[in-house]
Amino acid sequence: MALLNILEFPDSRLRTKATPIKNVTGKLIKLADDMLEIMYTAPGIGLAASQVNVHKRMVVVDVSEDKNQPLVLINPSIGVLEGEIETAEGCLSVPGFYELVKRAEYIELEAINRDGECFSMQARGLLAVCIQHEIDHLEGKLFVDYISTVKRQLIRRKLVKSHKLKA
Ligand code: QAP
Ligand code: CO
Repeated sequence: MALLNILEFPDSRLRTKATPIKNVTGKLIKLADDMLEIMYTAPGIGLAASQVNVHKRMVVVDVSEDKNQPLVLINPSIGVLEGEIETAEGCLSVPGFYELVKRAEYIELEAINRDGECFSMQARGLLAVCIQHEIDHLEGKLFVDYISTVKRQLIRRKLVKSHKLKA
């Protein structure tokens, strides 16, 4: 079982901008596999390294029904954004809260995979939304940044309270 702590909003470390990855080392591959394990266990459909306090540009996603299409994206870069879709988003770093967010419905991106190879891909619908959400984490951005201040503050208060109860 991968033992990695997930940072929760409003932890300021979630606001760190992640740096590009130069080499896909064994250590990094191990991190990708640990992140996938955490995501599947949660269960979730996406996780960014930022959420486990590693501020490097890597995310994992799997929006498939059978949870058998893991995607590891290293240094992901979106070149094309088209259309609009509104989705109720959640986040492992904002547990228990879901809010509607508008994003591009179709994207084209380039990234490096788990084997260290460059590739291009297209995504639409939930996969496109999830990739945009995860790349936001690498910029220190959270889905709650897109909702009203009133809603965000309410979520912040409730989470801070739950963190105090846990401590
Ligand atoms: C991002 O988020 C996402 O609150 C991935 O108690 C989510 O996997 C993009 C999760 C939805 C688009 C739509 C959230 C697990 C998982 C929770 C997740 C929770 C347990 C969130
Ligand atoms: Co998230």
